[in-house]
Amino acid sequence: MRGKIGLEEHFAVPETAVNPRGTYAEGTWSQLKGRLLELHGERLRLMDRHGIEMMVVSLNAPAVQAVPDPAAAAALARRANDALAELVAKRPDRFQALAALPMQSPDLAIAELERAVTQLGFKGALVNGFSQVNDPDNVVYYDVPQYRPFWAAVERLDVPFYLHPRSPLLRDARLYDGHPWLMGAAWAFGNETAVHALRLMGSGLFDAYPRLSIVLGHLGEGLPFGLWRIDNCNTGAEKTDGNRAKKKIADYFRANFYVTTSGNYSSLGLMHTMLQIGADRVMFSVDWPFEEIELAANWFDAVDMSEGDRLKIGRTNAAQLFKLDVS
Ligand code: GRE
Ligand code: ZN
Repeated sequence: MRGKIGLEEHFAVPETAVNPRGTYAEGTWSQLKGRLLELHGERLRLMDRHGIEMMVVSLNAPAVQAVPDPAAAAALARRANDALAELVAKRPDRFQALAALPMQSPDLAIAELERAVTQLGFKGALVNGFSQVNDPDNVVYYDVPQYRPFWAAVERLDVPFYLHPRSPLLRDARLYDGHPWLMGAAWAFGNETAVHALRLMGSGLFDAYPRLSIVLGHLGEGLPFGLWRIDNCNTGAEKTDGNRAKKKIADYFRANFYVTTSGNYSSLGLMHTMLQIGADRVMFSVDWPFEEIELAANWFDAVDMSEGDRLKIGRTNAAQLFKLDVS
């Protein structure tokens, strides 16, 4: 399929281009780093070759979320967003952008989101999970009350919020002790991000701000498979401990969430996700450069579905949700 749009496609500025906890071997990281730092060379050639018309680009992870000092986090987000705006301006027909945000401070996050959307023309925000705030050991999730003004601003600006993974702090990762292969994208990313999304839903956030649109990668971080059981365990007053939501979790997932195919090119997984939330809420993505454009595109172009659904998932859902200027 020509004209595909990718939504979880990363870049880095030199200061965020760091090998996450030394996850990658030197040679692999050196290639990833080169790919993160550029938009207009190899990346654009691969997009051309595999039918990707546009990437909506975001900063790599965890980047801003791992800078505990709020002022330093805000300064980094501004530098990264300004750098991305310049790169995108060279080929706005092929690249658009999502903002990095200093979530360490709701006020600073609101200011940067507003600046990115209204002055830089960014199409939304992408945030890498929880933020470390003030102390590197202090982690904050965005379901707590002090973030309500931030969510009000997201709703008012009418832009999607992409909740992207990061790994838990080692302190909080004892269940992975001795199994570092489970950290990162293989498992810990999805677990971390799914729980964060459930915290948002269970906090009643979407009762207060019903027009919010949250995007999850990796076919929804496992949530489409868990919806029935989550809601089954939350029926009956005695089981609703701490769940402040008015509706079922599946109701919010189908009303306020979108998922992308980033890094999860499973045909059965995609079918299940489409049946759970509908083809209007699923969108193509690669997760470049952590995954290969060729693999993602060849899979998506051939996966068994109607051509109407392929067009929606590959292109038109993204164009609509992110208000992209494509014909
Ligand atoms: C991602 O963005 O999905 C990602 C990282 C780091 C390692 C692997 C990965 O940010 O998929
Ligand atoms: Zn990613």
